Amino acid sequence: MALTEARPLALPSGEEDTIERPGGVFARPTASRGWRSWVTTVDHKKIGIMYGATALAFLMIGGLEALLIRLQLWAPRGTLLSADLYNQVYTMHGTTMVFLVVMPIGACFANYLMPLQIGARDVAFPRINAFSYWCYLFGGVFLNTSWLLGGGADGGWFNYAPNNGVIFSPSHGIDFWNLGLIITGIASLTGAVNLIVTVLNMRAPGMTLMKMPVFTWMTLVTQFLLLFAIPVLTAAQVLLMMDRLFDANFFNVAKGANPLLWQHLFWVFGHPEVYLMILPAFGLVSEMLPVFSRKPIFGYPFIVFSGVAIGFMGFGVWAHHMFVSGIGPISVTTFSLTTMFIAVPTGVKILNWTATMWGGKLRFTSPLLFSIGLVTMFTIGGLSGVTHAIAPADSQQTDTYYIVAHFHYVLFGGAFFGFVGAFYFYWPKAFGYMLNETLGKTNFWMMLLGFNLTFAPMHILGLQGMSRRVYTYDAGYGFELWNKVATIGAFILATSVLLFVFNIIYSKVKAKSLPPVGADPWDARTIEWMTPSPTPEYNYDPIPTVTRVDDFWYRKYGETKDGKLVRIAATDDVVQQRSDGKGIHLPSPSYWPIVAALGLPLVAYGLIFSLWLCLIGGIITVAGIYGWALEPPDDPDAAHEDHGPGGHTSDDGTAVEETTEALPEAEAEKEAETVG
Ligand code: HEM
Ligand SMILES: [Cu+2]
Repeated sequence: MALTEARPLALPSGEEDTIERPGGVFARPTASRGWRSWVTTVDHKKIGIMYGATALAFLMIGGLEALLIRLQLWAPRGTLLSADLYNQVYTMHGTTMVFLVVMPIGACFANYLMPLQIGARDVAFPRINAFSYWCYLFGGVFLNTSWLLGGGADGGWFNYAPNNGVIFSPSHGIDFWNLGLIITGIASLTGAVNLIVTVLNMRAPGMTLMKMPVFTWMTLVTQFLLLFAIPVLTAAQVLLMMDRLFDANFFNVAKGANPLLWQHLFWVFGHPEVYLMILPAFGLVSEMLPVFSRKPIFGYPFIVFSGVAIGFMGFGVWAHHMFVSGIGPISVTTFSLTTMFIAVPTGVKILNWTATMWGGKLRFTSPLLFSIGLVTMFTIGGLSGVTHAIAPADSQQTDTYYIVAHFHYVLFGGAFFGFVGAFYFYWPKAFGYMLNETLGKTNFWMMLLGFNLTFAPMHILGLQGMSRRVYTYDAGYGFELWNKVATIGAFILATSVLLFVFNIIYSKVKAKSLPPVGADPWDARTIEWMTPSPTPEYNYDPIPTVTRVDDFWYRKYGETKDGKLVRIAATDDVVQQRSDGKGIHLPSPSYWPIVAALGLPLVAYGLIFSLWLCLIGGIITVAGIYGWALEPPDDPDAAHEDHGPGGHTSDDGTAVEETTEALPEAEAEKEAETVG
């Protein structure tokens, strides 16, 4: 299928972006343009890919730390890590996995997919979007440079006061944790505003809120969670920074401070945090299950509003992390009840997913297997979660390996399984080739086995009384066997993650000898599958007009009176052909977002080592913001079509309207009515 030549938009190198392949000349996938196009990009797709690649890199670091923990606990009285180093390793493991891996993978899919799902050309503020990504990268690198500059944070990923103060933690590890997460917090907050404005303002004609794909809904809920949760953490971190670097006493018990303040602030952020990690994966599974069951999602409104309910209720359960912190029986009872309630909307989702598969024509592809992995493993994690809601039981379980098992079942078994499935599902859309399915299925079964061997025994260890965060244990408590099993499991799990990376490399090499996949390799349901693969820079030409949920599906299939599915159009007649994108307005690449972000880690190093650095960092960031403010949003030198204030001009200067698809007959009439 020969496609017309791509439109070389703003290529700093001016290089031709086409490539020879069996079957014709094809547009060079956006992903492979020169390094400057990555450093200056404001394209939501590229930024999504950068989030994903960076998160996978941090996963390697967090995974290595996890293996060190498991090696240390292989046998009683392990000597691989000292007590202090062990504290640093699990703190950095937890922090890395939560803030630098799982959250950013959510951002990867939100950035790449959501604008496509709503039929937009990009997000509302493309340069802010780039700035968010660079803040995430620089914040994460800054945090990890602590390993080279005195050692990592050692107070656990929730870093309780007063242990997080200079009296008990004199090294700078916690300052790196604190300031690094303030910088990544800026990434989350600016990202949240950007994506909320995009979902609410940039949907394709006809796409009302209740016609949005479920993933876009979960993205919207997640961004609101970020918007309200991150500032609470940042406020606590600023107080801690004042205590550690400027001798304030916000958490200094000797000066009358209440150490529970930190716990309340951390968990008012921390519990919504676990939902903003899982909801994107829930959304992705709600996209994959209908495609591979060949059935619409069961109970669309319920699955949408159960997500919204989880978002709201997630702010009302935080003190279940403090049942043994002395908050008193009234609070314990209240938060015990609210925690039980939140199991209801979660249960609704599990029911809807199961009902979607029920009676469906299941195709056991890798995306479906990983989706089933999420549904089953998350259910196990959810059930142990309910046992924590019962305060008396929790007083036995808290701070033991039973808890460690619980959150790995919901975070790894839940979020991670969903994300890996979604990588397999959306890889052809982003890169124009499929990941190998045989390796994909092996990947799934190996990950499922390794995962359960690692974390299932931890339930037993916890109920036997093994505490978390202990760098070693004595023989004779019955902990030996299950720790060995867990460590073997961890290495199988790590191998399965490496197999995923291997599959990426192997499939990319293989793809050279294969024609690129078409727009709709999975016979999918939502409009993002109407765009060519890999997705062109302009996304759509024209912007589709949406008439219902699963709009793309119902352009291909209809239903007879007795509900039988019939094909009404060939996929090739429905999907969009790659165009030259002429006349389409796109935001221009820019260096200023990276410059503005670059000053922030310098300011942070300055706060720890020398205030001069703060000055330099501050100047760079302010210069970046000025350059950005003075830069025209669409730079004529970037060889854009010059579009006047009223709209867009094509090469010959005549104004062109934004190309949207005409509404089908019936809809046009209805639209006319409503507009009328
Ligand atoms: C790759 C496989 C993984 C293994 C083998 C693993 C293993 C462990 C172990 C053994 C601990 C307990 C350390 C202790 O309390 O002494 C731990 C803690 C933790 N893990 Fe993982 N983990 C893995 C992946 C993940 C993932 C994907 C997440 C996702 C968010 C995660 C988040 C955490 C957190 C938050 C902690 C608590 C750290 C703390 O106590 O401060 N882990 N992990
Ligand atoms: Cu919680």
